[in-house]
Amino acid sequence: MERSLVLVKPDAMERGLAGAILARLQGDGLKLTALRMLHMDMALAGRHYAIHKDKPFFKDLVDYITSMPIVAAVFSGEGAVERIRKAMGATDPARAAPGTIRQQYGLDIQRNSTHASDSPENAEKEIAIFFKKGEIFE
Ligand code: FUP
Repeated sequence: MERSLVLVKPDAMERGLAGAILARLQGDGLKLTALRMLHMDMALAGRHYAIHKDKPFFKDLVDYITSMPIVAAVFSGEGAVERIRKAMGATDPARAAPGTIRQQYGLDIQRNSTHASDSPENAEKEIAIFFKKGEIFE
């Protein structure tokens, strides 16, 4: 079964939106198969955002994602990656389609409430950063 890593980011945690975001994805028929709350450190953030390490926004992004505890989850289902990215909407909430999570909750391009894997291959890599095998319940 296809899987995706979802993070509820600090701006959403701060406003008590973790439950609403998880419930929205469950309501879309995706199965919650792993869940944890953690405070990412610089090393973990660097691994998760390694692909962006040369971007001008990298330092701000790492500072932001490490600013408070977040929720990490694995959702499973047929076509999970694409379905979740569709439910979340464009990276920039101002450009996210009506009814999407980022359009509803996102504040700006950095504080966009959620992360979701962008391919099944990256999903498996990202899941391995946050979860051990025995912590995922298919
Ligand atoms: P997405 O896959 O939609 O999460 O977006 P990207 O992988 O392109 O970007 C990862 C994160 O970098 C975004 F969630 C927010 C942050 N970002 C910025 O802070 N500034 C930018 O200009 C672009 C992205």
